[in-house]
Amino acid sequence: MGDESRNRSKSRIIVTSALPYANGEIHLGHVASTYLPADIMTRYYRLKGYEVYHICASDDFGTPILIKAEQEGKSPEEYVKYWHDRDEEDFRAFGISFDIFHSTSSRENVEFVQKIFQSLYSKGYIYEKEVVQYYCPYDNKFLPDRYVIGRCPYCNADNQYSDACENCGRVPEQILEPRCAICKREPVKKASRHYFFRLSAFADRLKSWLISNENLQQDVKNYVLRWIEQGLQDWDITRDITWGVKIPLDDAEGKVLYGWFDNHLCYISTALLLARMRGLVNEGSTDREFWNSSIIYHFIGKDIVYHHYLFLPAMRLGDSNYKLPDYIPTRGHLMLQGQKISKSRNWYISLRDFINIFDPDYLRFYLALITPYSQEDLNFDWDEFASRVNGELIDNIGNFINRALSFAGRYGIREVREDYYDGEDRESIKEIERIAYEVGTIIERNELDKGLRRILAFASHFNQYFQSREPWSNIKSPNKEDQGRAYNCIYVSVNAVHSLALLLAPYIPSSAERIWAQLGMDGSVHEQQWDDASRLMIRVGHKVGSVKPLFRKITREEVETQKKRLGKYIAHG
Ligand code: B3M
Ligand code: ZN
Repeated sequence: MGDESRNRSKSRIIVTSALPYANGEIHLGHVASTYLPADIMTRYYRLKGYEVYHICASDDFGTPILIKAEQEGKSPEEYVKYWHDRDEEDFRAFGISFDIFHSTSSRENVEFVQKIFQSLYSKGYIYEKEVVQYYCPYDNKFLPDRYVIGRCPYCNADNQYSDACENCGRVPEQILEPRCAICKREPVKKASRHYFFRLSAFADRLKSWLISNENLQQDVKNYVLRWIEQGLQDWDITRDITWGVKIPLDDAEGKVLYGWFDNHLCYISTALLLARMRGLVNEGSTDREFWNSSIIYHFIGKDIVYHHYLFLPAMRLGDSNYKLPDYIPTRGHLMLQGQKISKSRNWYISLRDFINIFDPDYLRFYLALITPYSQEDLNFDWDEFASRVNGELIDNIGNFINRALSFAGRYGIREVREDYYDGEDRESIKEIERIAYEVGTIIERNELDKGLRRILAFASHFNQYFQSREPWSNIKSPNKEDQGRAYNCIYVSVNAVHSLALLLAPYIPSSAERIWAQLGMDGSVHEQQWDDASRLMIRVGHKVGSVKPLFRKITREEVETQKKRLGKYIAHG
């Protein structure tokens, strides 16, 4: 890669992460599948010199949120504001670098959603139909989703919601002994006019889009195509509640749109808001063009495939103003010590609890390493966490950097004698010269775990190189040539440290910043050029900064304490 590619004008990339519901804290499962991969990708492309924007928002609307707000005696606005701010803080503490963290209940989103509704309605993609629903005559309310509790017809467990039985995991739509969740009295059935989105009309267009988009993961595509073969159902987008985007039609008083109608539109409305805020929309161009001339990534977990591969593209196709996603990187669920994460059983670790105890970069490192680019579930294991961090981050990467920088600090970076280079030196320089391109290509393929493994192999190489050159004995040798070899080794090694700072910047951003400072570099590592990781940027005479151990090892006791806490955690919210 020459300077040409560096200066080439780069495309704009919009990265979105699935929007967290504003009703509880962010936990390890969320970050593994979605926010961390999206953040690594964003940070990488920033270093590559692209214009990249990472967009997210809190997902504020919906029945479960309204119910929780009511239980806490708060207005829904007040309730979601709390979680919005709290989530944003946690993400920041974890090093997730959003360009904007907005909310689905914002004026910008509500107006945008209503505009899209009108557009789909006027084109005949939204129609009205009567449905029969539970209605509580005491509370004068229709009772969607979580407003009805009763006995599960499959397993007989009582106090279950009609949209999910916590005991057996099925959807007991025909719940027995139904009760209103608010007053616990028996509801009646009542007809209500609902709006439906004609998803069925998009089967062919969705199919050809899925087949033609080669950036989508093949395994996900296969099962989405199977769903299309089995026939798509039109989609009830009305809820008879007060908390949601109002349906912009005269006779739709008291009705709002279903949360999955409005939430993914917030990707677009928030990107457009950011563009306006930062003055990114060129004179004479529209914000529509801002979206349409970008490469679009939607990062998600596999539980929301249906929504992102069918509803979302169908709505965009129907409106036909905003382009479909180029990539929908979809990853599996995180298990905890081999078991499913469950808030109700307290089998759960919140992001905040975790980073109050350990360096956030330890978690980023471990999760990035174990999370493949696939639907496969992955497992967080405390012992493995400690052994990976201690063995690979600290013993391999940390150890090499500390040795190389300490040496450079003590003896300086002196004249390089190329005539003293041997095969090992030359191979090491080649390793530096190819690393940026190699890791970059892997990251661009979305194989972030493999990218990190390639960086670990790079660090191992340099550990061995440093060990076998023995600069500590050569430097004291009376023989000029031995001394020269030691200085060559310091020079090559310090340049490898420089490469590592850049390569690690997307994965462990605050540690990379510390490496950068210890290396004695100015500015921030996050403002550098990725391709410089393959250049020998550290020159003879350069002075390194003050060198200290970068990391602290995780102890056995710490791990045991955490293991004992599992299952006893109190989930907040
Ligand atoms: N709020 C969270 C979930 O179902 C949901 C994602 C919305 S993305 C537009 O995991
Ligand atoms: Zn009631």
